[in-house]
Amino acid sequence: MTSPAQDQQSWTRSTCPYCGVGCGVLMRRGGPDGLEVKGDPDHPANRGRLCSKGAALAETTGLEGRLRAPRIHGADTDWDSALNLVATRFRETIAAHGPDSVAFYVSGQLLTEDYYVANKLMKGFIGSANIDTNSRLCMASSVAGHKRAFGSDTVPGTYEDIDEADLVVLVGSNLAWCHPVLHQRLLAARAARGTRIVVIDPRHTASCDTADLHLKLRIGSDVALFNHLLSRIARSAALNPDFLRNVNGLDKTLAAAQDDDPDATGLPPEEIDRFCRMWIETPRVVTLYSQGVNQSAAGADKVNAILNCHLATGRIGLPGSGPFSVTGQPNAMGGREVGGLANMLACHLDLDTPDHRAIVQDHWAAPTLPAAPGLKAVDMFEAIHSGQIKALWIIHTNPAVSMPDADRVAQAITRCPFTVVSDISAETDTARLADVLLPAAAWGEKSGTVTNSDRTISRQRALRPPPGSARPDWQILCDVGRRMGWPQAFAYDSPAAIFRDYAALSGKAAALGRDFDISALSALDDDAYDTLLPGRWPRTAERSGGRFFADGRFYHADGKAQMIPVQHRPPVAKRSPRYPFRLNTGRIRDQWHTMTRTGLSPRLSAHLAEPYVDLHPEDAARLAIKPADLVQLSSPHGRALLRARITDDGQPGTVFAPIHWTAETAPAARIDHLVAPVVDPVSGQPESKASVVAVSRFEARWYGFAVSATPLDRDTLEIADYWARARTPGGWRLELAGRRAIADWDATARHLFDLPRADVQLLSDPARGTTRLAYLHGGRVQAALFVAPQPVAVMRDYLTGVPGTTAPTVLTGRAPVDQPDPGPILCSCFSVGVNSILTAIETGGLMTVDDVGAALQAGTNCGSCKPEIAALLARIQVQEAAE
Ligand SMILES: Nc1nc2c(c(=O)[nH]1)N[C@H]1C(S)=C(S)[C@@H](COP(=O)(O)OP(=O)(O)OC[C@H]3O[C@@H](n4cnc5c(=O)[nH]c(N)nc54)[C@H](O)[C@@H]3O)O[C@H]1N2
Ligand SMILES: Nc1nc2c(c(=O)[nH]1)N[C@H]1C(S)=C(S)[C@@H](COP(=O)(O)OP(=O)(O)OC[C@H]3O[C@@H](n4cnc5c(=O)[nH]c(N)nc54)[C@H](O)[C@@H]3O)O[C@H]1N2
Ligand code: SF4
Ligand SMILES: [Mo]
Repeated sequence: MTSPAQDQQSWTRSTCPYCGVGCGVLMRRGGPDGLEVKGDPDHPANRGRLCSKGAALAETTGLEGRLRAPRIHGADTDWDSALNLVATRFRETIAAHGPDSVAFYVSGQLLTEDYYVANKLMKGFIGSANIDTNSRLCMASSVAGHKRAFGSDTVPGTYEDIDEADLVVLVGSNLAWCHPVLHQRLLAARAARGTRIVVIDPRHTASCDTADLHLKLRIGSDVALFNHLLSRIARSAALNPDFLRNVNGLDKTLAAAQDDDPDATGLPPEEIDRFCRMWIETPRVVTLYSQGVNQSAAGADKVNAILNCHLATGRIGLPGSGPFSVTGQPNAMGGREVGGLANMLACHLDLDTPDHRAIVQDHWAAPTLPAAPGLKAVDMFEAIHSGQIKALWIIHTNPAVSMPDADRVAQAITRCPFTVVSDISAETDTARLADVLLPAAAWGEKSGTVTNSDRTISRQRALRPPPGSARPDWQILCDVGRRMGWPQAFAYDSPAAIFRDYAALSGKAAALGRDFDISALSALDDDAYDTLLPGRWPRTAERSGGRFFADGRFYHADGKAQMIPVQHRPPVAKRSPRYPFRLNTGRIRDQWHTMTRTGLSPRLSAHLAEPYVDLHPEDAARLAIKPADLVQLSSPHGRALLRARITDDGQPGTVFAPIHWTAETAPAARIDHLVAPVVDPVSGQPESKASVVAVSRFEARWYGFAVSATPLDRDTLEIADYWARARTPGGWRLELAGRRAIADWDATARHLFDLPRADVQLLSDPARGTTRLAYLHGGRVQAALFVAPQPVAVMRDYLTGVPGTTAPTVLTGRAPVDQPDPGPILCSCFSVGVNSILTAIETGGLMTVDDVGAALQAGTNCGSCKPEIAALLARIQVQEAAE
């Protein structure tokens, strides 16, 4: 037995690699997955809490699917060969076509140290600003809005503001699923002080289940709503003339706001009125926003419409009061600080300001610095497509899935004469297109820092060595920089050395009057860097952390803030008789983006195992689409097949689909193939949530559902027009559908499962057109397939547990009577299904989420499913009231 003191010592502190909440974790080697992870009780972001994704980290960071050696055109090679090829091809391309003929496309998931050297290599040494990042798809509108209003990209507030607010307005944020630990902080504050919550979202989400008011506005109409709020503020006692002495632009902004019509939101006037009164009457108000705001062709305007209201009232940088842009990726904020976007320089310095350029060039001893911004993501891939960019390095992101018009992006990468991809996974949609594939060290294997949504810089630490010859991203970048001819500039031998250099530059930037200053950390020795505790910037000799702007001092040349006149502009793509639906897109609770990591976890895959589209009942009735039918979405850019869910969460004429599925998991369900590459003219951020599509029922000849103990090969799945696979505790589950008739299901299934000699049980009903097959070895089920002419009705959650067991009645497709079907998993920590919860509520007379927790443990670990349990309780209570 270890004593509590020993137990404490054996844990290494790190930071969760998923969302921008930036939760602290404790990890150590051991346990069934080779790694144990729990929340760090001392981290200020989460105080020990983790969400379902954080709690499942051990399952998602294993070695399955890892890239272990560099590859050139698919063949393993050594580092020298790969690095020399990369350096040579980049050098040759630059020599022949100039520095702007090459580009880097990087990620808000890189560590600050990785990001700093990538930016230094491209901007300082290659001499081009063609480095952009997936943060262009994520935070660019917030960056642009902040800069227009404040003169700098500064997040004024802190997480404590959420604890201390009286009103929290979530705009285009599904906080309950996308920033779950922050959402739990909000719910704790609500329990403690009665914080009211308003959600502004065109659809009902899990975040609405605990809200006082949900404004289901029209997609893209946020500016009209906040302009109306501003007009009302101007007529109220909330207008703050004292604070407005520090703000320019009130009159023009107000005139523009008053010209706008709140009817554009489609909301009933009494709801708008209630919202405005709540906002105006509550000084402690936090307006928290995310991708429903940023991912819009009016994204920067939406941000400024929100900031205008906070500036007019002086409700900024005060405890419990201020605008709050929450970041998506773990180091989205750090990437902005190091100047990872094509139009920025390190330490919040500007590329187009000569004395800013001079400081950076001097600090880096760089031969050059570009004066003009580089290409932003969408334009960058277009320039690759047209042949203007001839060498590309993609690091830590999967643009063949996540960029708008993703097919064209994949085509651009294929056409690019030389593409390098650094990833941890061997098989991703982007990695498959690489000329050179470089194996990166993953989370838990590499060290550095990240900055979360509230400016807290935390360490990620290495606990184990990378597999094979994988290396940390900063090291690969430095290796290439040295081989390209800059040995001194890329001589860093550790993340600590990079961090010191960066912190020193921030001191010089601050001397020019910039906000980002961590100069107090520039003299950290390696030990101090190793033990660095989480801390919010600025970190200077005089100041540590805190809020910005309550003192009325901003970063424009005159020290004032700027209100920006904005007016409602509807989404760019117009609905038409051909494309009558608006396509909204977003995230689900338990998957992270393109699923290269969360998709490895059976627990996380159980919550929503298949890609889907939410359709409004009125539209479904008109199109004769029934629940579980397959639906085809088509846009001017592409086509997708998804499972129909019929729900009034959204609005008639709109559909919603999650973004996560790829050629690895469900090739027909890749959403960004449909999304138009339309961008915000100010920020360059794509309008990822407002494309137009046509919707129709997909007429499949047959549908299938399968479970298997062994992996299912992608190539063998080509028999189906639609397939989606997901991990289960004992193997895989698979949904299938096809148009081509299949004559011999036994032969097909044996090929699919790679079980040429297994025993078979077969049940076929020619009248109904159904076939059921189970394959066994030594009496244990290896795989089973259920085929029908309509969507297959079997107990999926029972069947996923069958492979590896004897399950004598598997072909019935249902659980034996003494073994109830748990239903779709809601609580992924304790694998508790919807049916189990509903039964417990009904038979046990449970009334509250806590009652359900006491009875079944559901919701008692990470708590991410609490809003959904609350929704089940509400459903039953409504049903009972109606009876
Ligand atoms: N589980 C999970 N969590 C994640 C991630 C993940 O992949 N999975 N990714 C992380 C990342 S990188 C990011 S950026 C964040 C994103 O976090 P969020 O922005 O909260 O997530 P989304 O689901 O993309 O979109 C939020 C909401 O915007 C709404 N919306 C669409 N159009 C409009 C509009 O015009 N106005 C308004 N007001 N709302 C609109 C959508 O209906 C959706 O519910 O999540 C982070 N956290
Ligand atoms: N329609 C639509 N499209 C969207 C969005 C939307 O809401 N709607 N959201 C957008 C947003 S906000 C975002 S942030 C993007 C996210 O989109 P992406 O960034 O493309 O998605 P990820 O799956 O996070 O890709 C990360 C990649 O890095 C790899 N990786 C993991 N760890 C490491 C490492 O340590 N080093 C290296 N080199 N590689 C590693 C992973 O295997 C994976 O391939 O999607 C955007 N696209
Ligand atoms: S909320 Fe969840 S995903 Fe986000 S940092 Fe915390 S544990 Fe990780
Ligand atoms: Mo993001």
